Amino acid sequence: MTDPITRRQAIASLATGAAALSLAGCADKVRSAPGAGLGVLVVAGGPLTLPDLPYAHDALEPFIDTRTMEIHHGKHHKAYVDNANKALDETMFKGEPAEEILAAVGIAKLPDATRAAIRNNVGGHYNHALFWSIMAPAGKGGGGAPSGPLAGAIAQAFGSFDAKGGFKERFAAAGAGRFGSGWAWLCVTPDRALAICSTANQDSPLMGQAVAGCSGTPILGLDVWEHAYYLKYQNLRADYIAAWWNVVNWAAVADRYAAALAAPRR
Ligand code: MN3
Repeated sequence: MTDPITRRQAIASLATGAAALSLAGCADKVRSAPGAGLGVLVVAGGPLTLPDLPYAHDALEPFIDTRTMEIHHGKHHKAYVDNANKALDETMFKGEPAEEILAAVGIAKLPDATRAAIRNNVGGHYNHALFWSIMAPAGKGGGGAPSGPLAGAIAQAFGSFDAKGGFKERFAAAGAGRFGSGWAWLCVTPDRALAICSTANQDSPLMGQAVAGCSGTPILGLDVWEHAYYLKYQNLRADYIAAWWNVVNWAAVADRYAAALAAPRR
């Protein structure tokens, strides 16, 4: 077996200067950082847990069907959680927040034997927890357009929210263009700009340099694995994406945007 670095070394190498000293010296600080209240962090020291959906399984009908939500959350996401905990069991990352573990993927410091399982399953857990949190029933928090600072930032970065060539078209293209399984993301980049990108499988923008061309803090994510839409839309991924806009919870995305801007730079 290779000699994995200690957890403290892993955390220290995520950042430089005073920030590194702060992170290495006080893990609790990491857990209480801005964004920690958004429902994707684990309880310190405990296993990763499957979060409850913030709405009923049928709440996203007719855009996302009940059966898909039941299987997606109760079977797929649960399997990521269970397999992540198995893979983490013998490692120094057991009990750590998902964000910290995913950042460690980016610096290639996970144990060889469980690196792929941790990458896939902790990534799968984090991505799905985010996904549930940024949706809401259509007309009851879901759909419409962003407002406030997020709306301004989207207009500045992409020209417009929904005009031709603007944000929605580019984000949909990122999801439609992902070959095979993966995700489309709206991220806050390390220099605090907005960017659209896509990852394969269960990779996360939080993995940093491990994911070419898609690095940052994700604030909006769209699951384009077939398991997310096949029962209702079969092969018509573009139709699923077009319908999905009706259930995007822009207030939740705006909260994630504000938290990402306020978080310490890594
Ligand atoms: Mn999925």
